Amino acid sequence: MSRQIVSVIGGKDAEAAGTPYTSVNPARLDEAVAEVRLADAATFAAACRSAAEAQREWARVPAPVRGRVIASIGRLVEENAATLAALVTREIGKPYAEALGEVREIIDTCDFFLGEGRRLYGQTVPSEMPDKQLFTFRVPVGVAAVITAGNFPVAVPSWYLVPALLCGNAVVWKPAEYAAASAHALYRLFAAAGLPDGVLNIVFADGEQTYAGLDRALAEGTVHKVGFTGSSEVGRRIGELCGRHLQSPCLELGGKNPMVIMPDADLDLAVEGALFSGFGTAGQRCTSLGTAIVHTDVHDEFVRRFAAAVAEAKIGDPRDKVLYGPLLDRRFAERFEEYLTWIQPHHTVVTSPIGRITADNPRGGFTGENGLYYHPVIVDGVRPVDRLFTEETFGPIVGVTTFRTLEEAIELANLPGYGLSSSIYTTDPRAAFRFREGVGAGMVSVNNSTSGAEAHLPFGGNGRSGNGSRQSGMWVLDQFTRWQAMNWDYSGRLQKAQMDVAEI
Ligand code: UN1
Repeated sequence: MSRQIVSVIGGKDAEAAGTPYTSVNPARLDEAVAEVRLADAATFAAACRSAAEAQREWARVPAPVRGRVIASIGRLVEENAATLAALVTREIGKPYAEALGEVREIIDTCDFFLGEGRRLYGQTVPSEMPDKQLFTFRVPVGVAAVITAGNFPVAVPSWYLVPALLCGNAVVWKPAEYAAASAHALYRLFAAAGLPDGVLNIVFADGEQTYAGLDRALAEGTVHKVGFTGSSEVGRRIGELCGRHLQSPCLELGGKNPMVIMPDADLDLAVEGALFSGFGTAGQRCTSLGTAIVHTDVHDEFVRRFAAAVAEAKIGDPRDKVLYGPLLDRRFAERFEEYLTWIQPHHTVVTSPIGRITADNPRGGFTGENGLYYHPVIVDGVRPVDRLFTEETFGPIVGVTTFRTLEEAIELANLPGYGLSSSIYTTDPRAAFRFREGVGAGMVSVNNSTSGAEAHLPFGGNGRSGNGSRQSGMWVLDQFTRWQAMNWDYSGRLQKAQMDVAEI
């Protein structure tokens, strides 16, 4: 049965007008999950105006009380974890165990931020003058416009929503259309936790209408922070738009995440890590493994074991225990087919067959069941000049290349210009630390996969992966609050900074 979904602005369902859009189950393309009405730019801008109004009251609610609302959100999400995860599995094809992990990430985020309601510390700062005290306060930014991708339809949005709300902001959230039902279900849990109407709004809209609506809201001064998770290409557009309005967004973009495998690495562990980060979530994480950079001494053995592990892995119905299910949506499947054309004659495709899994091109006994299923691909012999080496593919394909020295491995790891996640497998701590120092990524794993960040560590990237902003943990507070400085003079006379201490 499919749901009818509309935007919710100021606590009320928006008019059922708007462009119809159907979110479908990518594992069974004939099954509609939700019938959505997509709003236009004017509606997006109206939502921002309404949020700006609601924000004033919300900011006056004491932060510890806001923290209690965050605690209720965490509780409600926990109580509804199985249902929410099942919906995520049905709508985007994420294996159920992973979907449940994604829901867990929301709970972890709430756990962290409910306590922040009782901290949200400012500072007392000494003055250069007597009888004067300086202070700093964190103040909410105002309204955050949050635009999120559908590969993590509930966890990644919560990384923005939870801290933004805790800090006293209102939010207008524009989720990915193809994950509309999951987003709407999460919205309802947030709303049920006691958020006043209008503090959190959800607007379903396509990319162009969102962009135009955002432009208008930024001009009207009703959006004060943009959070965007998605492709580097769209991130650049959003960054330009925000820059025109003198704003600096929080951008969490793509990755071409390297995994360096040193000659002393535990190869079985490295293969397990490569399998999970290369093919888990069908390679559709921003932290997914892009290229395995393998020392020449262990290259053949690594590739042999990696190919064997991939051949054994189960791909199929995401409700079962599988490595991965279908791709997220038709759009992603089409793009993935294009990425397959990047395979060059000088490459060795280690796995076979490739392409969509169908009755004519099955994987063992699995025929794809009318879903967007694709064979996993390992491509050996990838060189820095290849598109496969430099561009994010967002699908189940991993490139392999070789190196001789650690310096060379670090150079290869940095070459694509992304800088989100990275990993090294080694038993030598010197190599691990040298890699950390040299790699340009915001996140470094040692003897672990490129995926699987925890909810209280800074998450974010550099270069083509983002503008250096960080999410998660206390670091994200700098995205959703601004520092206000205060000075209080109790001397009873006009003391002049710089001038009254000039006699030294
Ligand atoms: C993303 O794909 O946008 O570290 C985020 C990870 C997950 C989050 C991925 N916790 O892989």
